[in-house]
Amino acid sequence: MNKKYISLSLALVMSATMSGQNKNAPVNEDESKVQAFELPDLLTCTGGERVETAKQWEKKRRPELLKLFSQQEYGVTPRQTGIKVKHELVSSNPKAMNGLATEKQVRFTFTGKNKQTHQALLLLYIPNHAKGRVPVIVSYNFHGNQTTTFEEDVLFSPSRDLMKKAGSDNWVRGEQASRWSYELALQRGYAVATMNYHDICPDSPALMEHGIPSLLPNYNVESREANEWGAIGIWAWGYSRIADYLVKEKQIDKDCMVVLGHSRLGKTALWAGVQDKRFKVVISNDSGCGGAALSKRVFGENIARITGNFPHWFCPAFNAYSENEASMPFDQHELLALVAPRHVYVASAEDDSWADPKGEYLSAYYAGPAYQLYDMQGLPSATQPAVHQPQHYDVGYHIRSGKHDVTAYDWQCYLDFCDKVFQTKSDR
Ligand code: GTR
Repeated sequence: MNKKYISLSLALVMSATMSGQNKNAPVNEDESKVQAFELPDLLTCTGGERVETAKQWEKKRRPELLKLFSQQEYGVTPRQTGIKVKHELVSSNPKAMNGLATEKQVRFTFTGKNKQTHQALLLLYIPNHAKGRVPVIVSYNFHGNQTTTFEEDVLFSPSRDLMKKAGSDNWVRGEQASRWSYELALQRGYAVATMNYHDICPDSPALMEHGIPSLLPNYNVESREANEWGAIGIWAWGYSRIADYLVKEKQIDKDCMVVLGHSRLGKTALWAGVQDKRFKVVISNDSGCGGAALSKRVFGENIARITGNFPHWFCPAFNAYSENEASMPFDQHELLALVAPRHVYVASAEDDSWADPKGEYLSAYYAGPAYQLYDMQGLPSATQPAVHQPQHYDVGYHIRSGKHDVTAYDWQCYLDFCDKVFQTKSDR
């Protein structure tokens, strides 16, 4: 190898590392190799002041942490996007799921200040047997509404044409149905609302301009300011737009809205739930790095890898912590704590070491002191429970056997937890 080539590759590696885009950074999945680390104290303000009361938390520490996560990780959600949203009922089927539910499909048309428009499709199931208003679980899907069920009349999400790779079996009707326990949720009196996340913002830097970013004047993911939002921020914003619609649905109990997400969408659910207090239960399913898992354990996926593989997810400032988690002035337990006094639930899967199940648990555990300020109960022990031993306090946690996925077991645990939170009325 000649000298010129060596120095060129060195320069490339250095610039990639400096901008946080090191796809090849080493990964540790061996617990014995986790280095000692120090977590920032949840209840100590940046200036050293100690938080003793819920009032101090709300006035000082919570806003301070929210700002850190906005400016350093997910990017700042604009106060005003200038985007207007119109809802149109495209179809309504009162006898869906063998009569169990009413199915509604609602087209969202977003119009930007630049007069550009963009569309997304919501699928909503409401249980027929329920009297009165019902709680609702809001959750994005990966490959289109039509993949979440075999019901024939579910329309293909508009993003299919843009995102489906030729020859792939993804996006086929029912393909992800095992991840959606609609019948269980409906029988237990819950409505479920889903939308394809690509409908809000395609999950690829090159395609983002086909989503909400096309309505944002001057937004360019490649040349963003350090603190400008990325895809996770935009998806989280989309969750709030779904909530805007649901609070106007007559049969939905607007005080019982749950946001649930898996993996990258678990990271999104957390960020949405932190910012939008209308979500009373916030559920992260296997969300891992940049979601529930503690970054400072540097176990499984790490910041260098995630920012290298998905440069559009976070804000550019997050890249500074690539291969440098020890320098972070915050960690993910503080994100979970921002949900208090509402409820946060973290779930892990035993074979999902990429998402660091132990780091997910510890993060939920270390969010506890924020709940104690409200006389609520976090997770009682720093020791992770065994598989299939759900912990349902004011913070929830379970780990199940198996791989990175969403299963009927996960849904059952979430419904049990939500029942407890909402103290289900007997008529549901
Ligand atoms: C992986 C990524 C994870 C997780 C996952 C998913 O490739 O490394 O952070 O988000 O994708 O969303 O399925």
